[in-house]
Amino acid sequence: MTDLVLDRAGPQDLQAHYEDLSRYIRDITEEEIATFWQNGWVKAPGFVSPELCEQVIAHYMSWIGLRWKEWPTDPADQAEFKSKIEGIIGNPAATFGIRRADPWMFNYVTQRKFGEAAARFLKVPSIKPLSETLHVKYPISSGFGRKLGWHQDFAALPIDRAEAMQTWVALVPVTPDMGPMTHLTGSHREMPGGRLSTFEDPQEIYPELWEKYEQSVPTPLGQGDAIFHHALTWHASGVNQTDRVRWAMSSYRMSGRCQYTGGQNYNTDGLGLTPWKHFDHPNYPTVYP
Ligand SMILES: O=C(O)CCC(=O)C(=O)O
Repeated sequence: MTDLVLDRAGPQDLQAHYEDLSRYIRDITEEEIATFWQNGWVKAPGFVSPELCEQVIAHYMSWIGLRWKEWPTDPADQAEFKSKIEGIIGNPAATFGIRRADPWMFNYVTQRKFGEAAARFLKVPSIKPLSETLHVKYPISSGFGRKLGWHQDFAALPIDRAEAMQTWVALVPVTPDMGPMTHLTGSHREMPGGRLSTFEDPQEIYPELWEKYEQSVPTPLGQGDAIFHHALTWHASGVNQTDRVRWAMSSYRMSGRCQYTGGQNYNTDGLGLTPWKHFDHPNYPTVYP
């Protein structure tokens, strides 16, 4: 695979510079689609190749100016590592901005093969990419380990219908003690639970969900294994108990017939999208069919 260095300024030149990476991305199976609808989530081993994962990490590191892939030992280096990662976590515009800043990443997230997988999972005719997010979990020894509470993604997305799904890729091997995601299996059949504040505990507000659905038990993930979940599936992730950095990237893909609600979202704010119209903007190309 060539490491694309493109001279284009933005997504408008997608067609001209598109590099097909499909040989590094596998097809999903009918069985995985059936499991997705039965459980609201499915694990797809070896969905993308380890080489592609390494490139994704390298592009994130270069974008944020991070010099270490693993947690450094020197306290000054640790402080720099944290400030780089917190810089993107604390600056949502940056958190979600890599596709606009890095043409390689734009090419990666607009891969037709990813769009095809999303269209087959969602059973919709066309797909657009909505967002990407880097999920770095610090090792416990850093003192900055944190868990991510239970939520559905739909409430945070500015789309008028839940025709959307997350592709979460383990960019490095992730063992169950590294804080992988856990899901309430089958919970995608429930209503949207709202955009909960940090003071609202969904297990107190909707205790019946935890009575009705089983919490999945994380299993080891290889580099490039993916977990797909529906936008209404409840999920969370734990603390990384190891001394390795847990690198993962999630991307949202939506049906081309989703309409923009106008809801505040750093992915879409300021782009001139019209509420209650389709995502008609170069940043949201139709990547499938
Ligand atoms: O990567 C993680 O730990 C969790 C990701 C997640 O929950 C999300 O992207 O909605």
